Amino acid sequence: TGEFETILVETRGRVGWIQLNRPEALNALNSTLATELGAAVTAFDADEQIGCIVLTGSERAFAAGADIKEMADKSVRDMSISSPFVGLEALARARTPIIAAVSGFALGGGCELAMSCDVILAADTAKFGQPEITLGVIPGIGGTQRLTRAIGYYKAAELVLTGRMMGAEEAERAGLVSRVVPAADLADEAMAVAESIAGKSLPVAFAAKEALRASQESGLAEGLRFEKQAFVSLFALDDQKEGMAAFREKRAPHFTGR
Ligand code: CO8
Repeated sequence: TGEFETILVETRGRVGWIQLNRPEALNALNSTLATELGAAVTAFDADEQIGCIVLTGSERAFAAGADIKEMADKSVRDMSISSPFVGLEALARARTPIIAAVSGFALGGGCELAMSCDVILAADTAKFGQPEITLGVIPGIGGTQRLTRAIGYYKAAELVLTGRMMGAEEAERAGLVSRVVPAADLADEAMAVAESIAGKSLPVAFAAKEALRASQESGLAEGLRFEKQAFVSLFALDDQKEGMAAFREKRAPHFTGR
């Protein structure tokens, strides 16, 4: 649609599709892009017709990080009073599951953006890394926290301290990426996973995501309590009755989101 300058947004059935579109800067995240991406995610998240969001970039780059040129001369005050990246917090806040479909570079803020999503699919060309240390800074949009949880302290520490990139295969082995596919198949594969998620009961998918997120944000005991509460509450839904009836009757369920 024409309403955005730095992203392309379209609805594909029940899937909200967002493509980062700053080819001249390898999709580097500037404040406009962060704001527009936040707005697009928030709009899809509020739309009951949307059951999954896909975030992707170009063949060459998912996103090569925060926009270094925009950031270079900022002061501490600039960065703290009006962080250019508040818009990106919409991703972690969204109830709707989000898939990152990564081809090419996912570096710095780009890797952090992928980690703000729920599923990361990678083209065999994908390259992940947190190179901030080579610029005299450190990750600032969750990299030190989410990468350590995703791949463990020691591997994350090596990546953050050296700034080196890891390829798609290594990222899959490390557990950052759920699947590696040929670059030419990435969009189709992302769409297939998104349609699978969007075909589930919306409130149930929301509950699943919220419980998954709790595992990252709380201790085990608190997370287990949260999960049990969410699980029990789903028995108030028609979709729970329908899903289990369909299983017994050996047919596909018809979810209504009720
Ligand atoms: N910012 C701005 N412009 C960029 C960026 C970037 N991150 N990455 C690439 N570009 C631009 C290049 O400057 C170049 O523009 P031009 O043609 O005008 O010179 C164009 O994109 C193409 O890039 P290259 O010519 O460099 O392409 P190569 O294929 O030679 O190299 C690389 C690709 C390896 C990806 C290289 O571009 C690179 O190293 N980019 C920077 C990667 C990086 O360091 N990212 C981390 C940024 S810092 C960050 O993300 C911190 C986030 C935390 C913020 C917290 C706030 C609270």
